Amino acid sequence: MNGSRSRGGTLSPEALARYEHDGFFFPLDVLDPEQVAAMRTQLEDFEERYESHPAVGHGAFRTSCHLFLPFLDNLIRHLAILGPVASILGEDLLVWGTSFFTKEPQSADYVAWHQDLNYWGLDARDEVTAWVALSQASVESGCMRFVPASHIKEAAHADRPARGAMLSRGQELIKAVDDHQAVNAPLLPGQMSLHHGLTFHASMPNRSDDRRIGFAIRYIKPSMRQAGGERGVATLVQGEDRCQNFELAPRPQSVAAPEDIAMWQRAVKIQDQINFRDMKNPTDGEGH
Ligand SMILES: O=C(O)CCC(=O)C(=O)O
Repeated sequence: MNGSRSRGGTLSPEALARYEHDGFFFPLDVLDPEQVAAMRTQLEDFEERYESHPAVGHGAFRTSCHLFLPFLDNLIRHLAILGPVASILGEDLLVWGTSFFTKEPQSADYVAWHQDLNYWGLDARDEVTAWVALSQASVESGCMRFVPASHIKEAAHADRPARGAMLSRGQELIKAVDDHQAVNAPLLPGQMSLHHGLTFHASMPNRSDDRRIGFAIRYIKPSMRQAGGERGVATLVQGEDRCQNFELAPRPQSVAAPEDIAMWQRAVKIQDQINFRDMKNPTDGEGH
């Protein structure tokens, strides 16, 4: 952490140079222990209360639930996240989507090596993911892993759905990644990593006795467009949207309010259409 941020919460020049060279940077502090414990409690209360809700129950909430959960709407606007992200993308910031990657204790769930931007139908590369740990992300619990300097160009992927594969299509880089190149990115609860949308990344199963909960926030420049003519839904979290390439979502007012759920359903439907656009047998995955 030392020296990674300069005053005002932006990334220091050294940290920015590291990010630009490697395609990722960690760790950065976002929430203190009390704040992250409070956030986890709110999340787990919601999970329990809404488990069998017809729209958001059974894990369906995991994609872009910042659109109907005010405590997550607050998190995507947290200055300790926006400062570093703005150092990379500039002052005007949209959130294109969010995803929970939750691995239950001792679960075999894993994320295969992949690049994000391959699947999201965006017309440029001005995207950064802030991956916020809401529990301990250690090597044992299956923290994120990155391949340095892999964000330079797009690589070919295949759909290989498998038991435990967490990505919606089971997408995976075709060319095997040399494990020796991988850098583990352990995070304490309340810390985040940043990664570029083309950085190769993956994660292993959770061999710990706690849940591994990661909340991935996808920030883009407003100049990005949804290729293929769709006008997706995004959230303006800082600065101005001079491009109007996306329908801007309002801030959610209360947990799972019907009008916010309607907006969320529209956003997720468009993202699913994009994610699964050229897939032969789409499943109802989570759109990661
Ligand atoms: O949480 C993980 O293990 C993977 C997350 C991921 O693939 C992403 O944030 O793009």
